[in-house]
Parts: sequence; structure tokens; C-alpha cells
Amino acid sequence: MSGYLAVFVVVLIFVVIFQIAKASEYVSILKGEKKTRQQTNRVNGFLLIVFLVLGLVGVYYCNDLLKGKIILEASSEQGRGIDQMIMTTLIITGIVFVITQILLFWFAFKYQEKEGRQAFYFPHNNKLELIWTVIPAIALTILVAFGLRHWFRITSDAPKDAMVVEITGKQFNWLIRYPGKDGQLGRKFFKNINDVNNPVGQDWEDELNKDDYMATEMHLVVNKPVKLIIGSRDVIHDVGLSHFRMKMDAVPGIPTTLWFTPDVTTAQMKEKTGNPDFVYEISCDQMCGAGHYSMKANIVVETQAEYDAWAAKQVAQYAVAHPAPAAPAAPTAAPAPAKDSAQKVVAVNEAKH
Ligand SMILES: [Cu+2]
Repeated sequence: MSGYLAVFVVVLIFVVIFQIAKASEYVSILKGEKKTRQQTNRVNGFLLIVFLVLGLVGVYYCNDLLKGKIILEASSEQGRGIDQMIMTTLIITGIVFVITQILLFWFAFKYQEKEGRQAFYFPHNNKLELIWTVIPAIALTILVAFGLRHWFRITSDAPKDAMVVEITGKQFNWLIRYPGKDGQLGRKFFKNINDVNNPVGQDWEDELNKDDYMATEMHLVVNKPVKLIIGSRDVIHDVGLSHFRMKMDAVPGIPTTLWFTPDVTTAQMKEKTGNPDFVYEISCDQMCGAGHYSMKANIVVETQAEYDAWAAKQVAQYAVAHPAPAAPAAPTAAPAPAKDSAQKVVAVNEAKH
């Protein structure tokens, strides 16, 4: 029933619109077409000014409402440079935006059709065209040069003391590999990949692989440059590090790199944001399939001492893939001459280990 009613209402609305259009057509014939056109132009001119004012107020309001709310200050040295670049770009394009919008709507209002006013025929002016081509070209070249400077910086060779971390995307999570004590990542081969104990396909023949370990979250040392070696096991993913203002595609078969220096620890960020649950996040910034939304990992930025303590606890993936053969069962010893039962439990536990 409500379906029929909806169709009826829609038809009715069309009929009303048609009737209004028909009526205004008769009115314009009665009044004379020119007069009606001028009247419509006046209304349009006025509405354009209203649109301009509401639009600019809206732009200001939206920006003011979200100021400082959605974007935290960058947590890397390079990220702050990128923020500065974006700010400069926004200021320049913002000024141009406001000026051009005011001119556009104001001119439409001011130079509307009027009795006795004639349009000026102005087909071509080389000087004017040169000005409005060269000035934006120079401005945009400067902005692009700024961007390239940052791009070349983060994709250039990392400093010698940089730590190296490998991150591999797969549907749908991130695999993080550390090079271990030798500081060098071992060789990989895609046919070695298995999800039981070799998720990135390490080649166990390579000695460099013996100490590489996999981690579930990325640990970084504050104020120490880190070079990420980025790859993918299946489709194109993208390592998105919004807090550090870094982002790089993870392409199967083509390793990509970037480096940056995190300079605010996770603990400092918890204090700064007043959020005890704050974590630096790695997101996937490339739509990569049904589980794309869940492709998230955490980064912990900590002091060198904290990092060393964490690293010391990690187990090499080689050891995970090659568990030592079970030790022969210890001969059952005579019951320990323990005085009380608590001591006995400890002794049994020790024997087990
Ligand atoms: Cu992805």
C-alpha cells in the first residue's frame, strides 16, 4: 500500500512542477520575455552572493571545528618537515581559493544583465594569458620541488647507523622481520613460504638467516633512524605510518624502502595525548581485498635500553622452524628428600625444565 502511495506522491510532485513551469511560461509571455529574464538574473545574482557567504563561512567553520582534533603533531623529524610543506601548500592554495571564489561570485552578481549595459567583446590577450600561465606554473613548480626534496630524502640511502626492519604485507596482516645481531637480513625465496613456520620464505641455507626473528609488533628506538624494507606476498599493499607522515607501497616482487627518525616515544605520546591506550599504528593504505580494514599492526617507540631488553627476548625464526630434538627423558630420580611439599613442587618443576 505504502509503495503505491509513494508512486502517487512522486507523480503528484512532477505534475505540480510541470504546472508551475507552465504558469511561469504564461507569465513571461504576459510580462514580456526580457523583463522576466532580468528578474530571474537578479534573483540568481543575489543567490550567488548568498552561496558565496554561506560557503566561505562553512569552510571556516569546518576547519575551526576540527582544528587540532584529527591530526596529532608528527612524531618524526622528517614528518614535521612534511607537515610544514603541507601547511605552506594549504596557505598558498587557500589564499588563491578565497580570492578566486570571491571574484567568481561577485562578478556574476555585479555584472548581471542591466538596461543599457553591453558585453565587451574581448577574445584574446597574449599578455594576460602569459601572466595567468607563468605565475601558477612558477608557484606549482616551487611546491613540487618542496615535495620532491622530502621524497628524495626519505627514499634516499639511510644513515649508516640506521636500524633495518623488514615489513611484508599479506592478505591480511603485516609480517615484521628483524635482521638479528648481525644486522643483516637473510635471503628469501617465495617458494619457501609456509604459514606454519616460514611466513616470509627465508632460505635456511643462508647463514644470515640464522638470527633473523619475526615480530608481531614493530619496536623502534627513539631518535634512531630506521630503514624499512617493504614487500608483499600477494597483492599491492601500502605501509601507512600516519603518525610519522610516512607511506610507501608494498609491491610483490619489487622491494621498496623508506627511512625516518621517530623522535617521540610511545610513553611520551600517552602522556601528551592523555590517552593511556595510545599506540602508533601501521595501517594498510591500499585497498587490497575483503580484509583490508583489519590490516593493522602496532609500533612501539622506546628507549635503547627498553628496545635491547625486548630484542634479547626474541627467538630466531630459524629456531622456530628447526626445533631442537626432544631431550631424552631424564631417568626417574629417587624422590628428593624434600622436607615440605612446596619444596617438592619446585624440585619437580625444575626437573621438568
Ligand atoms: Cu593491504
